Amino acid sequence: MAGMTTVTPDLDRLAIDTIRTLSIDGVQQANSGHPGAPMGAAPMAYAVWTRFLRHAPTDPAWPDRDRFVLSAGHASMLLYSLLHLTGYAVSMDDLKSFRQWGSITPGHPEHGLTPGVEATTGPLGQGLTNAVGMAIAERRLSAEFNGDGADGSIVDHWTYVIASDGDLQEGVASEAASLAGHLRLGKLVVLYDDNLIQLDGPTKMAWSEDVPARFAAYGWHTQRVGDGNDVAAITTAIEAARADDRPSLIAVRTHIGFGSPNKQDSQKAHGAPLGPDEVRLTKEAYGWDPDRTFYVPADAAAHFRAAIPAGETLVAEWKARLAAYAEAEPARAAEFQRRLAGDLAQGWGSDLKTYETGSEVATRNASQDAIQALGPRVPELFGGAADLSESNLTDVKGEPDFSAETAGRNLRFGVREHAMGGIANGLAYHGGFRPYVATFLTFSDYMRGSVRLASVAGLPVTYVWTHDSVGLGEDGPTHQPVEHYAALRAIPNLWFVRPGDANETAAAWALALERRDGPVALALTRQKLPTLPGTSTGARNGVARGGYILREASGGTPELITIGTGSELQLAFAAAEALEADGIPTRVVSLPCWEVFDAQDQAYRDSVLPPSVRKRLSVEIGVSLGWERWVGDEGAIVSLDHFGASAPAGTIFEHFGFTTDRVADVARRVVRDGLRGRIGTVDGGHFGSHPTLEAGDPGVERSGASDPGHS
Ligand SMILES: Cc1ncc(C[n+]2csc(CCOP(=O)(O)OP(=O)(O)O)c2C)c(N)n1
Ligand SMILES: [Mg+2]
Repeated sequence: MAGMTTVTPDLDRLAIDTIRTLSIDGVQQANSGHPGAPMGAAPMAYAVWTRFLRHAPTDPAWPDRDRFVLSAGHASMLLYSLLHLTGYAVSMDDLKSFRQWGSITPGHPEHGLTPGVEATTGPLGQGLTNAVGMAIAERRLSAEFNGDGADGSIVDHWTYVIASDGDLQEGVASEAASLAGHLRLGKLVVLYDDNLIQLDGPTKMAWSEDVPARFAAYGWHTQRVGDGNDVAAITTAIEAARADDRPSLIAVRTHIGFGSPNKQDSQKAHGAPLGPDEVRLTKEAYGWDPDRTFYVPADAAAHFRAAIPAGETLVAEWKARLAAYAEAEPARAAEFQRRLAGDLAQGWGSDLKTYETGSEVATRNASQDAIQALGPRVPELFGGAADLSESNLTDVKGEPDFSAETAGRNLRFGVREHAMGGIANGLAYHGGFRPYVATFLTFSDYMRGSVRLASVAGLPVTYVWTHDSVGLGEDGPTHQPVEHYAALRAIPNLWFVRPGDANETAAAWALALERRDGPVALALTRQKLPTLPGTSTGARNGVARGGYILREASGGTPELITIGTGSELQLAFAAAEALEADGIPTRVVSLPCWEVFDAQDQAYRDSVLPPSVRKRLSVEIGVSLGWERWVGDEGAIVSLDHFGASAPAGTIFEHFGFTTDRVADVARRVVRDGLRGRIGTVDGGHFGSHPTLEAGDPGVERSGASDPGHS
C-alpha cells in the first residue's frame, strides 16, 4: 500500500537508492558479501514491499501476513535493508554488524534469528521451493478454516519470492515449480532477477533456455518486464500476476551492480564488496553524497515507515474478523488458534496402537497404523510421498488428495524428492501444520539439501523413510541403504530413529510429534519384524529417551551388553538369550535414536550403558562408522561396510552373517576371546567381503533357520 506521503517517481527512486546504498554500505563495512543483486533487484523488492506486501513490522508473526521469501539468499542485505526501513526490530547497528559474530544479520538469512525472515535461504533453489510449501499451506489452511463463519477470510495471504538465475538453474526449484504449476498455486508470485550474470560470469556460459517459456510449460502465468528500474511496469505486472489463477513468474530484466560505473553487468559485483573507491563512484552516480554511509534520507524513512501503522491496521482488522469468527464458531476458532500455536490437541496420541509380543509387523506397516491413529486427532499432520505412497504407506486413508481442485490432505509429490523436502520445510515455516514426507531411505540422498536446512532452521518435519536396509531384498544395492544411517546421524539437530519393532515405531511417531525444534527421521522396514518382549510396556518411554534397557541380564549385572537398532534389535535380543542359556548374564539395549540418547543426562546414559561393562556388541546392518562410541574399545561391531546385493532378504541376511547363530557366536567370542572391533560380513556377495575381521573368523556356523523375522 502507498504510504501517507504522495509517492512520486522521485520518492520511489530515493527509496530504492536507500535500499541500494544500505546494501552497498553493509557489504563494504563487513568487507564481505554480495552487493550486486540488491542493487539490481531493489526496485522490484521496493514495489512488492511498499505496494503489495501486507505485513506488520511490529507484529512479524501475524499469522495472516503475506510471506516474502528471498530465495537468492546471498542478496541478504536487500532483505535486511527492507526489514530495517519498514520498521522491524532490525536496527541500523544490526545493519552495521552485517556478517559479524553474534549479529542478527548473518551472511545468509536465517529464520528464527532475524524478525521478518520467513525462511533460511542461501542454498539456491530452496527458498522458491519453501515458498511453494507456504502457498500449499495457505490454500489448505484457508480451506480448513475459512468458510461459513463470519466473513470467511481469516486465512487469505500471498507468497512473494525474489529468485535469481542460480535459483532457477537448480533442479530443486524446477521440481517445485513443476508441482506448483500442476497444483495451480495462484497466490504465489515469483519475481525473477533476470540479470544475465552469475558467479562465474554471464549466464550464457551454461544456460540458454527461455525461462518464462519453461515456466509456461509448467503451467505458470509468465510475464517479462524489460526495465528492472521501471517500478510502474513492475507494479502493473504484479497486478496482472495476482489477477491470474496460476502461479506467476515475472522475469524482470535487471542489471547486477546497477549504478556502479565499473562493476555493473559484471560478476565482479556479485560476491565481493565494491571497494571504497567504487562505492564513492556509485553513490555519485545515484546523485548521493559519497561521504555519507548508512544514510537514510528523512523522506525515504517516512515513506518506508508507513508500513508500521498500515500493518497495525491490518492486524487490528484481522483480529476483528477473528473475533467475529470466534463468536460465530467458537470451537472452530479455538482449533484455529491451537493449530497456529503449534500445540497438540488433548489426547492426540491415544489411538496409537500397542502390539502384542510375537506379532509380526513390518515397521512401515506400524507407521501406517500410527498415521491412521493420529490422522483424526492431529489434523495438522499433513504430508505424502514422492510417488511411493504404496510402499511408504503414508496416506491418511479416506482423505482426499491435495490437488488443483481440492485442498485435501494427502500430498502427491511425484518423483521429486528434493522439492518434497523443501516444500515440507515451507509448510513448517508457514505454521499450522506438522508436515511429513516419504520415500525410500536410500533416496534420502536426493533430498538431503532440504533435510539439512530443516535441521539448520529447526523445523519439525517428519521423514518417513522406508525400505531401510538390505532387508528390502531383491531391488539390490542401488536401493539398499548402507551408509545412510551414519550419513544422517552426521547431520546436527536431525534425530534419526530406527525403531526395532512395531511398538517402537508407534513410540517413534510420538517422539516425532512431541519434538517442535527440529526434524525427526523414521527409518522403517519393508520386511516383517517380530514384536519383542518388553516393547509393549517399555518402548514409549524408552524411545523417548533414545535408548533403553530392553532386557535385563539375569542377576542384574551384565557381563555383556548387546545393542541393536531396527531389524537387528531382534538379533541382539536372540543373541542375549543364547548367551544367557550359556550362563553369561547379558543385557539388551535398544538404541533407536543416538541423538536423543546422547542428550540424556550422564546418570541415565550410564544406567543403560554402565562404564564398568566394557564387553559390548552392536548389531546394525549399516556401516560401522560411529558405533565405536557406543561399544568402546572392548566391544565388537557387527556391521555392513560394503554395498548389498540383489536377492531375497533372508538370503542376504544369511550371507552377510546377520543371523541369530552367528551374532550369538560373535557375542560369545567377545566375552570369551576378547574379540573386538569391526566384524566383517561372512560373504560379501558380488562386491566381495570386506577384510576387516580383527581376530579371525568369528564363526560361520549358520543355518537356514537362523533368520527369524526376515521373510
Ligand atoms: C546450491 C548452491 N550452489 C552454489 C551456491 C554458491 N552461489 C551463490 S550465488 C551463486 C550464483 C549466483 O548467480 P545468480 O543466482 O544469478 O545471482 P547473482 O550473481 O545474479 O546475484 C552461486 C553459485 C549456492 N549459494 N547454492
Ligand atoms: Mg544473476
